[in-house]
Amino acid sequence: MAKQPFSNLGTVLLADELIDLAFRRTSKAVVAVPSKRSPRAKARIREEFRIKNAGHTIIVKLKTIIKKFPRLDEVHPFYYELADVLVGVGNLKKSLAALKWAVKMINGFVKKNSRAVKRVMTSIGAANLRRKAYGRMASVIFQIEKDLEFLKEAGAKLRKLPSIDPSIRTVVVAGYANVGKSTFVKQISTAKPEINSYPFTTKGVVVGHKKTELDHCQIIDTPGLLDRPLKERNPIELQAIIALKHLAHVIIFITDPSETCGYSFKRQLSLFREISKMFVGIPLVKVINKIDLVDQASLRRVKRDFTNHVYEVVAKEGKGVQEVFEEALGLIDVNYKNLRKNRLLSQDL
Ligand SMILES: Nc1nc2c(ncn2[C@@H]2O[C@H](COP(=O)(O)OP(=O)(O)O)[C@@H](O)[C@H]2O)c(=O)[nH]1
Ligand SMILES: [Mg+2]
Repeated sequence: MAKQPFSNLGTVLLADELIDLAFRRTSKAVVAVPSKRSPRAKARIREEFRIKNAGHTIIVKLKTIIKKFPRLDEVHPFYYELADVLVGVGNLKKSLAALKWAVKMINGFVKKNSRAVKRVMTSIGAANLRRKAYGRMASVIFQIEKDLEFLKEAGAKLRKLPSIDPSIRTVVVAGYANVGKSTFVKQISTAKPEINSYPFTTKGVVVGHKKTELDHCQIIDTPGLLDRPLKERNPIELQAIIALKHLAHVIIFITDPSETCGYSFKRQLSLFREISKMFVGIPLVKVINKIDLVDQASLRRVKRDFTNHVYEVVAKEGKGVQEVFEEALGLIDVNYKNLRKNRLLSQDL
């Protein structure tokens, strides 16, 4: 399965840890100094080594943090939006830029001071210069203290984003709790659906997989997200929900006319209307599930209320499930298929 773009983020050392590591490691390092040289020459060699070693230790650590972050402008909109909800993309950019600045500054100190130390006249002078260089480096690190703290916390949150491949055909399943979404996803999926964490819901999104003639397809169940009125959500939750529009190529909306789910059919319809407004442009497939539990008259009534074309399903028994899925695949934008075909073709070249 494709990894999410933030799964490789490394550990971020805080300012104190970074300074401690650089200076402590350097003070422990054994410097090869030719025995025949004068004390002053030995001091120059030793202090030059220390300046370079401490500086490079810091630079390597900072560069690793920067490198493990994906280029934010290349991150898929789904993940970009989630990262924005979770930590703020602007903050990320600002802190990464601060780290780059620190790398540049420390690089400058290393170059300047390791040159200068070659010209000092005394052993004490060499040691003093090295101390001064350490001070400058530490000061730079303290200036990015807040950025390191932020990146550490942000990394912990971003690493937990779900691993969903946004590049393959994606069917999102919506509807109130207990209408039969999980049952439906299980019926469709070839393998056991995977559970992924998702910001702002403790339930996790469920990703089912299905091989089709064209390519692989994923079916996503989003408990806690698309299962209650949007007006009950705070702005942050809403953004976490809206991010799904970058993922969904089609939405299957499941209803339960038996109302054994605990919600009236009227409320279910009202959620349907909200979702079709929020995900405007994304095709919707309407499903009436649990028809084994309702009589013909009630079924006729709910079909009339739901208007247009609806699918009648008994998800528990797998009845009508395949038809719904085929309809969903058929509705996925023709553009998407073309895009995919072109990509496959260009891979062949
Ligand atoms: N009678 C009947 N029960 C169903 C059907 N589909 C699902 N259920 C039951 O409805 C309950 C909720 O189903 P679930 O898939 O967990 O709903 P979700 O909360 O939307 O994921 C479970 O007890 C299912 O067995 C169906 O077609 N007929
Ligand atoms: Mg469920």
